[in-house]
Amino acid sequence: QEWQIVTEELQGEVQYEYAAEFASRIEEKTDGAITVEPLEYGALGSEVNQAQLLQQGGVEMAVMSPGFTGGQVPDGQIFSLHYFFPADPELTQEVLTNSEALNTDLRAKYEEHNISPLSFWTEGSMAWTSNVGIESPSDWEGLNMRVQESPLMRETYDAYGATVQSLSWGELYTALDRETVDAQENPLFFIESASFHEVQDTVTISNHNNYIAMTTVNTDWYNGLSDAEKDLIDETVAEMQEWVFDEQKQQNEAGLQAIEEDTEIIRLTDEQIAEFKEAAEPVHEFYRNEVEGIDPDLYDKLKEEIAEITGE
Ligand code: 6CS
Repeated sequence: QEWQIVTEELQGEVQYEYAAEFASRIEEKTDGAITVEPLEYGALGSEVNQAQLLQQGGVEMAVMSPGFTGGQVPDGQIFSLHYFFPADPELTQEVLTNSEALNTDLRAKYEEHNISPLSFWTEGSMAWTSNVGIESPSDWEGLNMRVQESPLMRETYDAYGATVQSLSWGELYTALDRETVDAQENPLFFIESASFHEVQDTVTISNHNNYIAMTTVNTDWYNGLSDAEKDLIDETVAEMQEWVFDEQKQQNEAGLQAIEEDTEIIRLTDEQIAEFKEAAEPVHEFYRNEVEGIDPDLYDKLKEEIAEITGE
């Protein structure tokens, strides 16, 4: 058998390296009876195209960012709330690995769309890049922010006074260079790898959110596998949580070092973060109480699970 796993990133980047490591583990465990082909971003279109392909069974597996199915699975937008998950990627990874709200309840929501998320993991804390040096919510006024395909991201940046535009990341470098877009968010390894820092003067370490990815399978395909095959996948996906945590950590550290050489790094103080938290808080309420199609119980449950892990 041969399975394909499509990713939203290029060789060397976290998602692709994840898929390559997953592939080699599956091949080793099955003595080559099952081979897995990792695919780079672009091989099958944009992130949105890839999500559709997975849903239709055109590929068996995908590493997917929930931000690109925000319109279809509104509950998946919970990952775009600012200052909701713990700032520390290690604690976020603990929540992602153990949360019942995510691994059972949110999974069921995706399964209505033929997407089964088998795991959720962090690609690291996101930073903001711009030419203006973002230090307080008011700095966002007049900026056009690039976001993924998630209506809630619009609310979030609206709350800071920015406008937003959805784009595939492949179009982002040119948009920043031509200044049709003024700002974007990504983990440090990705900012460096996609060279966004070349066309942006400042990087703000904001701790506003972790970048989350999901390891997904086409639900119908997965349900048709034997129990042994399902176990093989589940067990390997579970093992990968620790592996990918170390991988993103190392890549983000190296990314920061490289960016620091020629780009101004702004580290928000606790007071500045408090200002952003205050501006972001109403969006949490908005999400829970107003967003159509979301389950407020899932939000409450996840919030409790987070509080248990952070002790707050
Ligand atoms: O900004 C994005 O859309 C891209 N960022 C990362 C870290 N991975 C893939 C995604 O498409």
